[in-house]
Amino acid sequence: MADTIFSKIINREIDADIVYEDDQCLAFRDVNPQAPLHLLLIPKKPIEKLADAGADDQALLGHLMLKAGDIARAEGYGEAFRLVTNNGANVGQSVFHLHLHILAGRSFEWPPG
Ligand code: DGP
Repeated sequence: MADTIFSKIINREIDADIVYEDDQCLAFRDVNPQAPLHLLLIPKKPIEKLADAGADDQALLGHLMLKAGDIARAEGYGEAFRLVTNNGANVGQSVFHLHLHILAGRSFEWPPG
């Protein structure tokens, strides 16, 4: 997988406002926030998108989901937040390193646009 801006954030080659890190994942504030809380939660393992994750990644994906809840709670939005992952350019993916958007702090429409 080619290097992305997110691998540069993991490697501290570019700055980001990091709110959580462990050995498997990193969460930081989106540079272009779409809600009062807009974080990106990424695995340190370079996986381009969700569809590229395999059976070996089952525990990692579970870890990301549980951490998303923990991080939303720590940010004060544990009861109402939205998780989004854009899988592919046609649905809006622009950075090809798997990431969960954690969004909260306003109302959201359904279905999403
Ligand atoms: P997506 O379109 O789903 O691939 O989301 C990519 C997100 O990444 C988008 O909301 C903007 C954010 N982003 C892009 N470049 C940077 C960066 O250099 N720093 C941070 N913090 N966020 C970035």
